[in-house]
Amino acid sequence: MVIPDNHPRAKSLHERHKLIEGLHNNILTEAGLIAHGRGEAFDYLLHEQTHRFAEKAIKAAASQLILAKHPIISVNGNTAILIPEDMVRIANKHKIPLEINLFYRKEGRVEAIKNHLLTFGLDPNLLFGCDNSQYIEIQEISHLRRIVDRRGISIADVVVVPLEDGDRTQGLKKLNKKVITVDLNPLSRTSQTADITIVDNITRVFTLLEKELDLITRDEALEYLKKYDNQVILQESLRQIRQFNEKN
Ligand code: PTJ
Repeated sequence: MVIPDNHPRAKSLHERHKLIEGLHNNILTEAGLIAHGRGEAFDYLLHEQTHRFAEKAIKAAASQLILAKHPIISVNGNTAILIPEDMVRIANKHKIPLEINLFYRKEGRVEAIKNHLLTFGLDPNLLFGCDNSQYIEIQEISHLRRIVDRRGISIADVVVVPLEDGDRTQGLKKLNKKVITVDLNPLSRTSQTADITIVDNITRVFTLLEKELDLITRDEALEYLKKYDNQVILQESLRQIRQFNEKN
């Protein structure tokens, strides 16, 4: 289907079509479309912009990643479709591996996501979660996301879990890992329990994260994290949503 460039929702429509194509290619799961719709609704409430509270959280995320011994970015179907180039650039440049970790482990999906990421030039040594012999189970997580790679999430000290469902964050935190999430819904369980919550659209976040990673030094990162308070960030995002709605 052709979407005219001057359509007021052209960007959003293009994204939807990419996701539908991803569903046909076994990369996205059906529930991923529903999750995207929920995200779109929150993005409307935020006027589809990156706010100051998100920028502060992105800087905290870059700080945490730069200081990490074993950082990792968890990839699901939605992120593989929406931001493959951004994730691959960050992985290759900053040596932060990507791990495919799925809630819906349908036959052939891991392989489809792997091949998709490799077409964007990902260094194969920086891709985990697709070799059965490396799988290990995390007891703190009850659903299929408990299957992780022993070279990746298993040993990671900092885990980025964008567009996340349910209780994985709590499970990872029980294992003393720092958790960074990107979630447009500041009220979700993941947003509320992560160490760093970036309340913004994933399609806007990773280019900003990359800039911060390029700039920040270890000393600055340590100083910045001393002052960072995720609860304040979450409150600021909720206040912003309320303010927009009061005006309208
Ligand atoms: O690919 P799989 O099998 O691992 O499954 C992935 C999905 C996304 C289906 C699964 O993780 C899921 O069901 O997620 P939820 O519970 O719907 O949560 C997703 C969260 O991400 C919701 O709070 C949405 O508001 C939020 N979200 C959706 N789209 C975006 C987003 N946040 C940031 N940017 C988006 N584009």
